[in-house]
Amino acid sequence: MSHPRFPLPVRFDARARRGSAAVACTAVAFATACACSSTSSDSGAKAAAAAAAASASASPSPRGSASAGPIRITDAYLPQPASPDVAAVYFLVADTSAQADVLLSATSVPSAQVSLMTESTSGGAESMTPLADGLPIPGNSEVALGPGGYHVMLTDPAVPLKQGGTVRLTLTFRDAGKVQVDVPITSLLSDAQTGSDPASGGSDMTDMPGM
Ligand SMILES: [Cu+2]
Repeated sequence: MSHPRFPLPVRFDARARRGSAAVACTAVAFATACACSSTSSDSGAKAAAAAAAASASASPSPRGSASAGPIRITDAYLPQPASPDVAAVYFLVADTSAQADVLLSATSVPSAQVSLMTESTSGGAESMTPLADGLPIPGNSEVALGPGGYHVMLTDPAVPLKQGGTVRLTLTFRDAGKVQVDVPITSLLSDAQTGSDPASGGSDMTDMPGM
């Protein structure tokens, strides 16, 4: 299943467990629209967003990209969350060197509690688990973060995240160090998107986003 668009039979207690994104990060996902970003986006973020939009002009959906050393981040986006409390960032991370690396952590602007998570389904129940040891990126390979799988979870963002805005994500890799990527906030995930998304080349995000 994709990252849930509807309340699931699991608890979402972000307020009660504010200190624990691992637990809070469960369901909710995409329900109501919120307001955002124009207030927080400085000119730099806007310029970056414009640049990202320009570089992705062939695609109707903006995507963010960045690189540091052998690490390449592409196809970064954040579907506008339905709940203002929690959002997920998806992207592809490629290691163009033979040496493996590890995505250890991330921070965001606007600030939020940021966690590396994986989502899985067993026995019909979805669950999310924090990647306590980070996300390994094997050498000469690409790892996809997408609905239903790995994602970067933003909990309790300082401002609501709204389509058209940008989240500046700083990813910290064990070897490559920090990679800053401006992530466009796109529309709510639709059923079409979770199946085949014409805006991203018909990719099934559960399999190989953007490939
Ligand atoms: Cu999550």
